Amino acid sequence: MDSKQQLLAAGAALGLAAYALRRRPSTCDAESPPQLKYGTAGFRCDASLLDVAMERVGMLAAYRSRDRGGAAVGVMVTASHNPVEDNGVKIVDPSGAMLAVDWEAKAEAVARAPASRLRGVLADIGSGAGEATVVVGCDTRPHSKRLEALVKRGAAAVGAAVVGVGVVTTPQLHHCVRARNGFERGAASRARPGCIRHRFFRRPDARTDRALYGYAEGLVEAFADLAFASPDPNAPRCRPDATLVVDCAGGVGFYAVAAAARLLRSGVGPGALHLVARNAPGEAPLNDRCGAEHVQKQRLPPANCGYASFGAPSVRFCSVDGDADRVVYGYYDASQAFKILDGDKIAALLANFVRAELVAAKPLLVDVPRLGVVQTAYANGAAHDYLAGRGVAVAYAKTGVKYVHHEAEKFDVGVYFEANGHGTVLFAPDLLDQLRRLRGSKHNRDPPRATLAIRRLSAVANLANQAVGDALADALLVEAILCVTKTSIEGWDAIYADLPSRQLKQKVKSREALKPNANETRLLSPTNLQDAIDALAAKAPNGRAFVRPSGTEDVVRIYAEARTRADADALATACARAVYDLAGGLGDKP
Ligand code: NG1
Ligand code: ZN
Repeated sequence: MDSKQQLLAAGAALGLAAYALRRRPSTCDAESPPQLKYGTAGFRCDASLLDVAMERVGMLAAYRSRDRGGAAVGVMVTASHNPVEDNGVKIVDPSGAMLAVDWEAKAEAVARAPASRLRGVLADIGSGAGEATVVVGCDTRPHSKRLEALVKRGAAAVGAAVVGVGVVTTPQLHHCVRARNGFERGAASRARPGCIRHRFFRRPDARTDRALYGYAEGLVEAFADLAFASPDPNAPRCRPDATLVVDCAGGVGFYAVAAAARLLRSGVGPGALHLVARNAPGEAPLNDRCGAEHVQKQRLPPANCGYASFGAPSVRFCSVDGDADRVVYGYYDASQAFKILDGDKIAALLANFVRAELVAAKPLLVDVPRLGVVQTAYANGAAHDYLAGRGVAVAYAKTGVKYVHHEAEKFDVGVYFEANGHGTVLFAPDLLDQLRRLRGSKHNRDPPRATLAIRRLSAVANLANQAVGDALADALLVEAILCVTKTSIEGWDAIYADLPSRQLKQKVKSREALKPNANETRLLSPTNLQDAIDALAAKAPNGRAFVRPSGTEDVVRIYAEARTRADADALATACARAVYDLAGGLGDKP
């Protein structure tokens, strides 16, 4: 260790000593902190249990930053779609990806350690020497600001430089981390030897003159690039159906949508896309009868988005969730029936577009890139059949973005979406380089359609978040594709008909008692519960059902689909009863 490192390490040790002496609220005794689990999306539970975990996450993020050569690591305080009394925290790696899975156990160890043993637990993780930067943001929950301050305190206590980005969506936080670490928009997160981005260099704030490292500007520029990449340059600028109503779930997404709406108005013109934000914080209670979780799980329209409020059929709206990393679409048809286009249908729209453009770009590409769609067990059976029927490769992953993202990286272009609307389109580094080179070197002899396809594909790569699902980016992607392909929402909806499905949740004494298999489609125990689910699904026409413990809420999730709405509802209720009877159900029996 050189003298600067020794100084940093000594500072961190002092900070830790001060931390051990500090008094805390009695709900969170630092000597016996709650034994939290780093679940599908970090630590998430009732907000009153999180004080110690927040400080410890700040510390761990600093250690992770040191482990990555001082590159900035992110911490987002949010509980996404959970009810407002919950909160949570997730750690973001320097590339903008979720915390590496092998660090989750370290996060648990640090969060669970008695204060008197913390120094030893941290010493097992790293020396505490070296520079570290932690980028911290939070959502709009009433306790988020206080918890965010605890994260900052923890990071500072072990000597990290703390960068607060304030109230942000989850994808904005991921974007800030990437930008600080020198990633360009549209740059792939996958490590590649010799690539400067992956030498973990730190770059000064070249773009801080634009809020949040140019997040909104970059998205709107990429939207315009894609939407106007048409042989008919006038058409998209005066779309007859330019309005998109965005249900912001009463959460932080509102601010991101408002910023994009302003830029679209001033920079692109209202004829291409006119965003109308509804359910701002204060206008609707967070995630309560509004937002993506409500729309997709309850299959009901959001508050303040009834047919009468639009006054006409076919007005598109989309719902984002509490931290705006996912989105589902909806509209009312001519008979005023409410229709949902979920993550599966978004994936199908994107995959169709990308596939057509890859075919068109073929004369200029070295190889034909491999396109694949990644789904989870929650994907509707009809979505799988539609994609497979069109020859699109479909892969499966366990529920949770970190798993689907990883699976999507195996393709040259990987479209991943969970049915709940969490997803994006990933481009392999080689393909991105090729697209960039081809775009920068136009030759007169190049076929015009292939040139157009190259422009469109690189615009998709710029617009689609390369680190994580991003409701705003995805909505702009959908809008640009509907615009260039001149597709109405009914036309998009009609590409296939969903099998009726139903999702329920059931509280139980201990959801840890339910042990799922690797892809979480079956229970390894209790075996009698899995047998009961199998028997119920076998009885329903086209029946499919599974149950698994949620990684974000204290519930067991139940999924059922079948040929008719009545069959799907009955199968889901019967499975929920089986969970209640065989896994220690709490509350009223379903
Ligand atoms: P859990 O609570 O583990 O089912 C939920 C979603 C995931 C993912 C995570 C992260 C469903 C069924 N599950 O996970 O898809 O989005 O939250 O927020 O929607
Ligand atoms: Zn979310």
